[in-house]
Amino acid sequence: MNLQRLRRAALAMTGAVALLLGFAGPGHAAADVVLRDLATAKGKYIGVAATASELNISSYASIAGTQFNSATPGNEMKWESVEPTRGTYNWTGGDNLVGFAQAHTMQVRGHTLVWHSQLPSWLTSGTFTNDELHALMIKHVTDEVTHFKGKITHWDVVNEPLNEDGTFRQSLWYNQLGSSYIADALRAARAADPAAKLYINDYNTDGTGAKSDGMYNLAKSLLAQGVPLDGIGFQGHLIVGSVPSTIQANLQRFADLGLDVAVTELDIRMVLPATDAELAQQKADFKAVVSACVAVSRCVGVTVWGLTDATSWIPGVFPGQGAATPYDENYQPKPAYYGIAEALGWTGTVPAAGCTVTYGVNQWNTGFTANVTVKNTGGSAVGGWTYPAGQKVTQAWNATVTQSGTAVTATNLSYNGTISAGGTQSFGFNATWSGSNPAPTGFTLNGTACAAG
Ligand code: 9MR
Repeated sequence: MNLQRLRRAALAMTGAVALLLGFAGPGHAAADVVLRDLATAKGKYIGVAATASELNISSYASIAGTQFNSATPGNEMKWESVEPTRGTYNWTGGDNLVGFAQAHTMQVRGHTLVWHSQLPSWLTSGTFTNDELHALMIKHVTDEVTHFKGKITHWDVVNEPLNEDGTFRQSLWYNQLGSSYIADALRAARAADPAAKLYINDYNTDGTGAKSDGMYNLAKSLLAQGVPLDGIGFQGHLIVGSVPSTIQANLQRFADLGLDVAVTELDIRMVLPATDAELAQQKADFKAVVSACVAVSRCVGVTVWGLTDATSWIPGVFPGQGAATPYDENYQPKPAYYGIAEALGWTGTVPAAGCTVTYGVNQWNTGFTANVTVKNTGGSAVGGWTYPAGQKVTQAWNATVTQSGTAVTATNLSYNGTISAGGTQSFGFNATWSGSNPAPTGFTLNGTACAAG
Protein backbone atom coordinates (compact mmCIF):
# COMPACT_ATOMS: atom_id res chain seq x y z
CA MET A 1 0.00 0.00 0.00
CA ASN A 2 1.53 3.31 -0.94
CA LEU A 3 1.66 6.34 1.32
CA GLN A 4 -1.22 8.10 -0.38
CA ARG A 5 -3.54 5.15 0.02
CA LEU A 6 -2.56 4.76 3.63
CA ARG A 7 -3.31 8.39 4.26
CA ARG A 8 -6.69 8.21 2.58
CA ALA A 9 -7.59 5.07 4.47
CA ALA A 10 -6.66 6.60 7.77
CA LEU A 11 -8.46 9.83 7.04
CA ALA A 12 -11.59 8.00 6.00
CA MET A 13 -11.57 6.00 9.16
CA THR A 14 -10.82 8.92 11.39
CA GLY A 15 -14.29 10.27 10.73
CA ALA A 16 -15.92 7.02 11.75
CA VAL A 17 -13.72 6.30 14.69
CA ALA A 18 -13.64 7.23 18.32
CA LEU A 19 -9.92 7.56 19.01
CA LEU A 20 -8.57 10.85 17.72
CA LEU A 21 -5.31 12.36 18.74
CA GLY A 22 -5.66 16.06 18.18
CA PHE A 23 -2.94 18.56 18.87
CA ALA A 24 -4.00 21.98 17.76
CA GLY A 25 -2.11 25.19 17.25
CA PRO A 26 -0.73 27.41 14.53
CA GLY A 27 1.59 25.70 12.13
CA HIS A 28 5.21 26.53 11.89
CA ALA A 29 7.42 26.06 8.93
CA ALA A 30 10.99 24.95 9.29
CA ALA A 31 12.27 27.40 11.86
CA ASP A 32 14.61 29.18 9.49
CA VAL A 33 12.02 29.96 6.81
CA VAL A 34 10.50 33.42 7.00
CA LEU A 35 9.05 34.37 3.63
CA ARG A 36 9.08 38.09 4.29
CA ASP A 37 12.79 38.07 5.11
CA LEU A 38 13.55 36.09 1.99
CA ALA A 39 11.44 38.47 -0.11
CA THR A 40 13.09 41.53 1.38
CA ALA A 41 16.50 40.13 0.52
CA LYS A 42 15.30 39.91 -3.10
CA GLY A 43 13.97 43.47 -3.04
CA LYS A 44 10.34 42.26 -3.20
CA TYR A 45 7.42 42.07 -0.84
CA ILE A 46 5.41 38.94 -0.15
CA GLY A 47 1.78 39.65 0.59
CA VAL A 48 -1.33 37.90 1.80
CA ALA A 49 -5.00 38.71 1.48
CA ALA A 50 -7.11 38.72 4.62
CA THR A 51 -10.77 39.34 5.20
CA ALA A 52 -12.04 40.68 8.52
CA SER A 53 -13.18 37.22 9.58
CA GLU A 54 -9.86 35.67 8.64
CA LEU A 55 -8.03 38.26 10.71
CA ASN A 56 -10.11 37.08 13.68
CA ILE A 57 -8.64 33.58 13.39
CA SER A 58 -5.57 33.56 15.61
CA SER A 59 -3.61 31.10 13.45
CA TYR A 60 -4.36 33.12 10.34
CA ALA A 61 -3.33 36.38 11.93
CA SER A 62 -0.18 35.03 13.53
CA ILE A 63 1.11 33.45 10.33
CA ALA A 64 0.09 36.43 8.18
CA GLY A 65 1.85 38.82 10.53
CA THR A 66 5.07 36.88 10.76
CA GLN A 67 5.53 35.37 7.30
CA PHE A 68 4.25 38.21 5.11
CA ASN A 69 5.06 41.90 4.85
CA SER A 70 2.15 43.10 2.76
CA ALA A 71 -1.58 42.72 3.35
CA THR A 72 -4.53 43.15 1.01
CA PRO A 73 -8.06 43.31 2.43
CA GLY A 74 -10.12 40.53 0.88
CA ASN A 75 -13.32 42.55 0.81
CA GLU A 76 -13.19 45.42 3.28
CA MET A 77 -12.15 48.25 0.96
CA LYS A 78 -14.63 47.40 -1.77
CA TRP A 79 -17.43 49.84 -2.50
CA GLU A 80 -20.21 47.73 -0.97
CA SER A 81 -18.18 47.48 2.24
CA VAL A 82 -17.20 51.11 2.64
CA GLU A 83 -20.36 52.82 1.39
CA PRO A 84 -23.28 50.39 1.81
CA THR A 85 -25.61 53.38 2.12
CA ARG A 86 -25.13 56.39 -0.08
CA GLY A 87 -23.10 59.04 1.70
CA THR A 88 -22.44 56.91 4.80
CA TYR A 89 -18.96 55.46 5.00
CA ASN A 90 -17.94 52.48 7.09
CA TRP A 91 -14.20 52.30 7.33
CA THR A 92 -14.06 49.78 10.16
CA GLY A 93 -12.93 46.73 8.20
CA GLY A 94 -10.35 48.67 6.22
CA ASP A 95 -9.05 50.47 9.27
CA ASN A 96 -8.69 47.18 11.12
CA LEU A 97 -6.70 45.67 8.26
CA VAL A 98 -4.46 48.74 8.17
CA GLY A 99 -4.01 48.60 11.95
CA PHE A 100 -3.09 44.93 11.77
CA ALA A 101 -0.60 45.62 9.00
CA GLN A 102 1.00 48.51 10.86
CA ALA A 103 1.29 46.44 14.03
CA HIS A 104 3.19 43.81 12.05
CA THR A 105 5.27 46.15 9.88
CA MET A 106 3.42 45.23 6.73
CA GLN A 107 2.53 47.47 3.83
CA VAL A 108 -1.02 47.54 2.48
CA ARG A 109 -2.36 47.07 -1.03
CA GLY A 110 -5.64 48.92 -1.29
CA HIS A 111 -8.24 46.82 -3.09
CA THR A 112 -10.26 48.08 -4.92
CA LEU A 113 -11.81 51.41 -5.92
CA VAL A 114 -13.60 51.02 -9.26
CA TRP A 115 -14.89 47.55 -10.10
CA HIS A 116 -18.02 46.14 -11.65
CA SER A 117 -18.58 43.76 -8.76
CA GLN A 118 -19.33 44.06 -5.03
CA LEU A 119 -21.02 47.41 -5.57
CA PRO A 120 -23.77 48.57 -3.19
CA SER A 121 -27.30 48.10 -4.46
CA TRP A 122 -28.09 51.81 -4.18
CA LEU A 123 -25.50 52.26 -6.90
CA THR A 124 -26.34 49.32 -9.13
CA SER A 125 -30.09 49.81 -8.96
CA GLY A 126 -30.08 53.59 -8.94
CA THR A 127 -30.67 55.73 -12.01
CA PHE A 128 -27.99 58.32 -12.63
CA THR A 129 -27.15 60.60 -15.50
CA ASN A 130 -23.68 60.14 -16.91
CA ASP A 131 -22.52 63.28 -15.12
CA GLU A 132 -23.98 62.09 -11.83
CA LEU A 133 -22.35 58.69 -12.15
CA HIS A 134 -19.04 60.29 -13.04
CA ALA A 135 -19.27 62.56 -10.01
CA LEU A 136 -20.15 59.61 -7.77
CA MET A 137 -17.12 57.68 -9.00
CA ILE A 138 -14.76 60.62 -8.52
CA LYS A 139 -16.15 61.30 -5.05
CA HIS A 140 -15.81 57.66 -4.03
CA VAL A 141 -12.22 57.44 -5.24
CA THR A 142 -11.33 60.76 -3.65
CA ASP A 143 -12.96 60.02 -0.30
CA GLU A 144 -11.57 56.53 0.05
CA VAL A 145 -8.04 57.36 -1.04
CA THR A 146 -8.10 60.42 1.22
CA HIS A 147 -9.29 58.38 4.18
CA PHE A 148 -6.39 55.96 3.82
CA LYS A 149 -3.86 58.53 2.65
CA GLY A 150 -0.34 57.70 3.74
CA LYS A 151 -1.31 54.18 4.82
CA ILE A 152 -1.60 52.45 1.46
CA THR A 153 1.44 51.81 -0.70
CA HIS A 154 -0.42 50.50 -3.77
CA TRP A 155 -4.00 50.97 -4.90
CA ASP A 156 -5.86 48.70 -7.28
CA VAL A 157 -7.67 51.74 -8.63
CA VAL A 158 -9.46 49.92 -11.44
CA ASN A 159 -10.20 46.23 -11.20
CA GLU A 160 -10.98 43.82 -14.01
CA PRO A 161 -11.82 46.29 -16.79
CA LEU A 162 -11.31 43.83 -19.65
CA ASN A 163 -13.11 41.01 -21.42
CA GLU A 164 -11.30 37.79 -22.28
CA ASP A 165 -10.72 39.05 -25.82
CA GLY A 166 -9.03 42.19 -24.55
CA THR A 167 -11.90 44.57 -25.24
CA PHE A 168 -13.47 46.68 -22.51
CA ARG A 169 -15.85 44.85 -20.21
CA GLN A 170 -19.45 45.99 -20.28
CA SER A 171 -19.97 47.41 -16.82
CA LEU A 172 -21.80 50.15 -15.03
CA TRP A 173 -18.74 52.31 -15.56
CA TYR A 174 -17.90 51.52 -19.15
CA ASN A 175 -21.49 51.49 -20.35
CA GLN A 176 -22.26 54.98 -19.11
CA LEU A 177 -18.88 56.69 -19.00
CA GLY A 178 -16.92 54.99 -21.75
CA SER A 179 -13.31 53.91 -21.37
CA SER A 180 -12.28 57.33 -20.05
CA TYR A 181 -13.56 56.28 -16.61
CA ILE A 182 -10.24 54.49 -16.17
CA ALA A 183 -8.11 57.59 -16.71
CA ASP A 184 -10.45 59.72 -14.61
CA ALA A 185 -10.34 57.28 -11.68
CA LEU A 186 -6.55 57.19 -11.82
CA ARG A 187 -6.33 61.00 -11.87
CA ALA A 188 -8.66 61.29 -8.89
CA ALA A 189 -6.63 58.76 -6.94
CA ARG A 190 -3.37 60.56 -7.72
CA ALA A 191 -4.83 63.87 -6.58
CA ALA A 192 -5.98 62.35 -3.29
CA ASP A 193 -2.72 60.56 -2.40
CA PRO A 194 0.22 61.45 -4.63
CA ALA A 195 2.48 58.93 -2.87
CA ALA A 196 0.41 55.80 -3.51
CA LYS A 197 1.30 53.67 -6.52
CA LEU A 198 -1.71 53.36 -8.78
CA TYR A 199 -2.58 50.10 -10.50
CA ILE A 200 -4.99 48.49 -12.91
CA ASN A 201 -5.56 44.89 -11.88
CA ASP A 202 -7.03 41.97 -13.82
CA TYR A 203 -7.12 38.17 -14.12
CA ASN A 204 -6.24 35.90 -17.04
CA THR A 205 -3.63 38.44 -18.08
CA ASP A 206 -0.77 36.52 -16.46
CA GLY A 207 0.58 35.11 -19.70
CA THR A 208 0.58 36.64 -23.14
CA GLY A 209 -2.66 36.41 -25.08
CA ALA A 210 -5.59 38.48 -26.24
CA LYS A 211 -6.59 39.73 -22.80
CA SER A 212 -3.04 40.57 -21.84
CA ASP A 213 -2.59 42.32 -25.18
CA GLY A 214 -5.66 44.37 -24.37
CA MET A 215 -4.15 45.36 -21.06
CA TYR A 216 -0.85 46.15 -22.72
CA ASN A 217 -2.51 48.43 -25.25
CA LEU A 218 -4.58 50.09 -22.54
CA ALA A 219 -1.50 50.75 -20.40
CA LYS A 220 0.44 52.08 -23.35
CA SER A 221 -2.35 54.42 -24.34
CA LEU A 222 -2.85 55.73 -20.80
CA LEU A 223 0.88 56.43 -20.45
CA ALA A 224 0.88 58.20 -23.81
CA GLN A 225 -1.89 60.46 -22.50
CA GLY A 226 0.06 61.23 -19.34
CA VAL A 227 -2.44 59.45 -17.11
CA PRO A 228 -0.99 58.64 -13.66
CA LEU A 229 -0.61 54.88 -13.95
CA ASP A 230 2.24 53.29 -11.98
CA GLY A 231 1.69 49.61 -12.32
CA ILE A 232 -0.27 46.63 -13.54
CA GLY A 233 -1.55 43.90 -11.24
CA PHE A 234 -1.71 40.33 -12.50
CA GLN A 235 -4.10 38.46 -10.26
CA GLY A 236 -2.74 34.98 -10.82
CA HIS A 237 -5.82 32.84 -10.18
CA LEU A 238 -4.33 29.75 -11.76
CA ILE A 239 -4.92 26.02 -12.15
CA VAL A 240 -2.36 23.47 -11.07
CA GLY A 241 -0.09 22.45 -13.92
CA SER A 242 -1.22 25.38 -16.05
CA VAL A 243 1.03 28.28 -15.16
CA PRO A 244 1.44 30.19 -18.43
CA SER A 245 4.94 29.61 -19.78
CA THR A 246 5.01 33.24 -20.92
CA ILE A 247 4.46 34.76 -17.49
CA GLN A 248 7.94 36.21 -17.07
CA ALA A 249 8.06 37.59 -20.60
CA ASN A 250 4.61 39.03 -20.10
CA LEU A 251 5.54 40.81 -16.87
CA GLN A 252 8.68 42.05 -18.54
CA ARG A 253 6.92 43.64 -21.49
CA PHE A 254 4.79 45.74 -19.13
CA ALA A 255 7.89 46.63 -17.13
CA ASP A 256 9.50 47.73 -20.36
CA LEU A 257 6.73 50.31 -20.73
CA GLY A 258 8.11 51.91 -17.58
CA LEU A 259 5.54 50.38 -15.27
CA ASP A 260 5.83 48.39 -12.08
CA VAL A 261 4.18 45.00 -12.08
CA ALA A 262 2.90 42.76 -9.28
CA VAL A 263 1.23 39.40 -8.88
CA THR A 264 -1.69 40.44 -6.73
CA GLU A 265 -3.98 37.47 -6.03
CA LEU A 266 -2.02 34.28 -6.50
CA ASP A 267 -3.74 30.99 -5.86
CA ILE A 268 -3.41 27.70 -7.74
CA ARG A 269 -6.39 25.42 -7.52
CA MET A 270 -6.94 21.75 -8.24
CA VAL A 271 -9.71 19.19 -8.27
CA LEU A 272 -10.18 17.71 -4.81
CA PRO A 273 -9.05 15.57 -3.17
CA ALA A 274 -5.50 16.77 -3.70
CA THR A 275 -2.97 14.07 -4.41
CA ASP A 276 0.67 14.18 -3.39
CA ALA A 277 1.57 14.51 -7.08
CA GLU A 278 -0.71 17.53 -7.47
CA LEU A 279 0.69 19.15 -4.34
CA ALA A 280 4.17 18.62 -5.74
CA GLN A 281 3.11 20.18 -9.03
CA GLN A 282 1.55 23.04 -7.12
CA LYS A 283 4.86 23.63 -5.39
CA ALA A 284 6.54 23.89 -8.78
CA ASP A 285 3.78 26.23 -9.95
CA PHE A 286 4.05 28.61 -7.01
CA LYS A 287 7.79 28.56 -7.49
CA ALA A 288 7.45 29.38 -11.19
CA VAL A 289 5.20 32.37 -10.56
CA VAL A 290 7.29 33.82 -7.76
CA SER A 291 10.46 33.15 -9.75
CA ALA A 292 9.01 35.12 -12.66
CA CYS A 293 8.52 38.08 -10.34
CA VAL A 294 12.02 37.70 -8.92
CA ALA A 295 13.42 37.69 -12.46
CA VAL A 296 11.71 40.94 -13.43
CA SER A 297 13.30 43.83 -11.61
CA ARG A 298 10.19 45.99 -11.81
CA CYS A 299 8.04 43.26 -10.27
CA VAL A 300 7.54 44.65 -6.79
CA GLY A 301 6.00 41.64 -5.10
CA VAL A 302 3.62 38.74 -4.99
CA THR A 303 0.43 38.48 -2.92
CA VAL A 304 -1.26 35.16 -2.23
CA TRP A 305 -5.06 35.28 -2.28
CA GLY A 306 -5.61 33.63 1.01
CA LEU A 307 -3.22 32.02 3.40
CA THR A 308 -4.92 28.69 3.96
CA ASP A 309 -7.13 26.15 2.26
CA ALA A 310 -9.38 26.39 5.31
CA THR A 311 -10.84 29.76 4.26
CA SER A 312 -10.04 30.12 0.55
CA TRP A 313 -12.77 31.46 -1.74
CA ILE A 314 -12.09 28.72 -4.31
CA PRO A 315 -14.34 25.84 -3.15
CA GLY A 316 -17.30 28.20 -2.89
CA VAL A 317 -16.93 29.45 -6.44
CA PHE A 318 -15.44 26.36 -8.11
CA PRO A 319 -17.29 23.42 -6.54
CA GLY A 320 -15.07 20.37 -6.14
CA GLN A 321 -11.89 22.41 -6.43
CA GLY A 322 -9.64 23.89 -3.79
CA ALA A 323 -6.32 23.29 -2.01
CA ALA A 324 -5.21 26.47 -3.77
CA THR A 325 -3.15 28.21 -1.09
CA PRO A 326 0.26 27.68 0.56
CA TYR A 327 -1.09 26.39 3.89
CA ASP A 328 -3.39 23.43 4.42
CA GLU A 329 -6.65 23.47 6.34
CA ASN A 330 -4.78 22.95 9.59
CA TYR A 331 -2.49 25.90 8.95
CA GLN A 332 0.44 23.66 8.12
CA PRO A 333 2.77 24.82 5.35
CA LYS A 334 2.25 22.82 2.16
CA PRO A 335 4.86 22.02 -0.48
CA ALA A 336 3.63 25.21 -2.20
CA TYR A 337 4.90 27.23 0.74
CA TYR A 338 8.36 25.83 0.19
CA GLY A 339 8.03 26.54 -3.52
CA ILE A 340 7.59 30.22 -2.67
CA ALA A 341 10.52 30.06 -0.28
CA GLU A 342 12.75 28.43 -2.88
CA ALA A 343 11.85 31.04 -5.48
CA LEU A 344 12.87 33.65 -2.94
CA GLY A 345 16.26 32.05 -2.49
CA TRP A 346 15.74 29.56 0.32
CA THR A 347 17.98 26.53 -0.07
CA GLY A 348 16.99 24.41 2.93
CA THR A 349 15.51 20.93 2.95
CA VAL A 350 11.76 20.63 2.76
CA PRO A 351 10.51 18.59 5.74
CA ALA A 352 9.54 15.19 4.40
CA ALA A 353 6.51 14.75 6.61
CA GLY A 354 4.76 16.60 9.37
CA CYS A 355 5.32 13.94 11.96
CA THR A 356 6.89 10.72 13.02
CA VAL A 357 5.25 8.16 15.28
CA THR A 358 7.07 5.74 17.54
CA TYR A 359 4.96 2.81 18.66
CA GLY A 360 6.24 0.63 21.47
CA VAL A 361 4.45 -2.41 22.85
CA ASN A 362 4.78 -4.53 25.97
CA GLN A 363 2.61 -7.61 25.66
CA TRP A 364 1.56 -10.71 27.61
CA ASN A 365 -0.71 -13.62 26.64
CA THR A 366 -3.85 -11.74 25.58
CA GLY A 367 -3.14 -8.19 26.75
CA PHE A 368 -0.61 -5.46 26.04
CA THR A 369 0.38 -1.91 26.85
CA ALA A 370 1.22 0.40 23.97
CA ASN A 371 3.17 3.63 24.25
CA VAL A 372 2.92 6.05 21.36
CA THR A 373 5.16 9.06 20.86
CA VAL A 374 4.21 11.57 18.22
CA LYS A 375 6.97 13.86 17.08
CA ASN A 376 6.11 17.03 15.22
CA THR A 377 8.60 17.48 12.43
CA GLY A 378 6.63 20.13 10.61
CA GLY A 379 3.75 21.54 12.58
CA SER A 380 0.96 20.81 15.03
CA ALA A 381 -0.79 17.53 15.11
CA VAL A 382 -3.88 15.42 14.90
CA GLY A 383 -3.63 11.71 14.37
CA GLY A 384 -5.54 8.62 13.55
CA TRP A 385 -4.41 5.20 12.50
CA THR A 386 -5.71 1.87 11.44
CA TYR A 387 -5.59 -0.78 14.04
CA PRO A 388 -5.05 -4.47 13.42
CA ALA A 389 -8.10 -6.66 13.77
CA GLY A 390 -8.27 -8.64 16.96
CA GLN A 391 -6.96 -5.77 19.11
CA LYS A 392 -9.26 -3.86 21.43
CA VAL A 393 -8.37 -0.75 23.38
CA THR A 394 -9.54 -0.94 27.00
CA GLN A 395 -7.91 2.00 28.76
CA ALA A 396 -5.83 5.05 27.81
CA TRP A 397 -3.75 7.82 29.38
CA ASN A 398 -2.59 11.24 28.17
CA ALA A 399 -5.19 11.07 25.36
CA THR A 400 -8.77 10.12 24.72
CA VAL A 401 -8.46 6.96 22.69
CA THR A 402 -11.40 5.51 20.82
CA GLN A 403 -11.85 2.65 18.42
CA SER A 404 -14.27 1.77 15.64
CA GLY A 405 -13.61 -1.56 14.03
CA THR A 406 -9.91 -1.58 13.24
CA ALA A 407 -9.59 2.22 13.17
CA VAL A 408 -8.34 4.07 16.21
CA THR A 409 -8.22 7.77 16.85
CA ALA A 410 -6.55 9.63 19.69
CA THR A 411 -7.47 13.13 20.81
CA ASN A 412 -5.33 15.27 23.04
CA LEU A 413 -6.36 16.21 26.57
CA SER A 414 -6.54 19.82 27.69
CA TYR A 415 -2.95 19.95 28.96
CA ASN A 416 -1.16 18.44 25.96
CA GLY A 417 -3.00 19.89 22.98
CA THR A 418 0.02 21.43 21.30
CA ILE A 419 3.15 19.87 19.94
CA SER A 420 5.72 22.56 19.38
CA ALA A 421 7.85 22.46 16.27
CA GLY A 422 10.38 19.72 16.86
CA GLY A 423 8.60 18.67 20.05
CA THR A 424 6.84 15.46 21.07
CA GLN A 425 3.77 14.30 22.96
CA SER A 426 3.27 10.79 24.21
CA PHE A 427 0.26 8.80 25.26
CA GLY A 428 -0.49 5.18 25.88
CA PHE A 429 -3.18 2.61 26.25
CA ASN A 430 -3.92 -0.89 27.35
CA ALA A 431 -5.55 -3.32 24.98
CA THR A 432 -6.39 -6.94 24.42
CA TRP A 433 -5.27 -8.94 21.44
CA SER A 434 -5.83 -12.27 19.78
CA GLY A 435 -4.18 -14.01 16.88
CA SER A 436 -1.13 -11.84 16.39
CA ASN A 437 -0.31 -8.40 17.73
CA PRO A 438 1.33 -6.44 14.91
CA ALA A 439 2.06 -2.73 15.12
CA PRO A 440 -0.65 -0.60 13.51
CA THR A 441 0.05 1.17 10.23
CA GLY A 442 -1.19 4.30 8.47
CA PHE A 443 -0.57 6.90 11.15
CA THR A 444 -1.71 10.38 10.22
CA LEU A 445 -1.44 13.69 11.97
CA ASN A 446 -3.61 16.58 10.80
CA GLY A 447 -4.33 14.47 7.76
CA THR A 448 -0.65 14.14 6.95
CA ALA A 449 0.93 10.73 6.88
CA CYS A 450 3.48 10.25 9.66
CA ALA A 451 6.68 8.39 9.09
CA ALA A 452 7.51 5.60 11.51
CA GLY A 453 9.91 7.01 14.11
O1 9MR B 1 -11.76 36.84 -2.00
C1 9MR B 1 -12.91 37.59 -2.30
C2 9MR B 1 -14.12 36.85 -1.79
O2 9MR B 1 -14.13 36.82 -0.38
C3 9MR B 1 -15.37 37.49 -2.31
O3 9MR B 1 -16.47 36.69 -1.96
C4 9MR B 1 -15.29 37.62 -3.82
C5 9MR B 1 -16.51 38.23 -4.42
O4 9MR B 1 -16.32 38.48 -5.78
O5 9MR B 1 -14.17 38.42 -4.13
C6 9MR B 1 -13.01 37.79 -3.80
O6 9MR B 1 -11.89 38.46 -4.25
C7 9MR B 1 -11.83 38.72 -5.64
C8 9MR B 1 -10.99 39.95 -5.82
O7 9MR B 1 -11.55 41.02 -5.09
C9 9MR B 1 -10.86 40.33 -7.27
N1 9MR B 1 -10.39 39.24 -8.07
C10 9MR B 1 -11.07 37.99 -7.89
C11 9MR B 1 -11.16 37.61 -6.43
C12 9MR B 1 -11.85 36.26 -6.27
O8 9MR B 1 -13.18 36.33 -6.61
